[in-house]
Amino acid sequence: MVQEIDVAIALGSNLGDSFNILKQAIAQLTAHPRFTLTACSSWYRTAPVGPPQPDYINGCLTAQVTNLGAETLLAMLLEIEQNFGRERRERWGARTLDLDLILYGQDIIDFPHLQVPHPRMQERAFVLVPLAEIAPHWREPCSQQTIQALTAQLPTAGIQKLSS
Ligand code: PH2
Ligand code: MG
Ligand code: MG
Repeated sequence: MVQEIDVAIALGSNLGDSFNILKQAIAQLTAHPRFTLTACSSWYRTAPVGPPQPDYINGCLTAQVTNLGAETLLAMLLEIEQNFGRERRERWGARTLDLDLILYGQDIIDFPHLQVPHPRMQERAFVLVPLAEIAPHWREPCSQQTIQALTAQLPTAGIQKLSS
């Protein structure tokens, strides 16, 4: 049986040649035969949340995955992060590439190493603002609120849309 699932992934970078890294990361994802890109948001320059560090470039994409479970997809994302020299030092510290699985269809997943929907997405304008551009009507499965509605509840100071 073929299983096709819509997924949302948040991308971020604040170290190195961020635009280049982010574009190459998307190319590596789409090179996978079971990963079909459906939409990419604009890029945003965003004020850092967490310890003092440079501004981030953030964006979101949606894709349709075929026979690709959430854990396999997570492993792909971590592998691509590694390809760009991602080092895990302090929590929420600067990084060359962060790829976060935000939504996996309407599934709710709660493992120690993988929580979907992303547990902090509702507080993070740097995730919701780009996602609202490409998936405003998707319902976050825990709250059953649309991405558009969740975004409207957040302050969006410090989120600057860049011309693409
Ligand atoms: N990611 C973090 C911590 N803080 N701040 C911004 N603006 N953008 C991010 O992607 C980000 C962050 C941890 O993943
Ligand atoms: Mg993150
Ligand atoms: Mg991450």
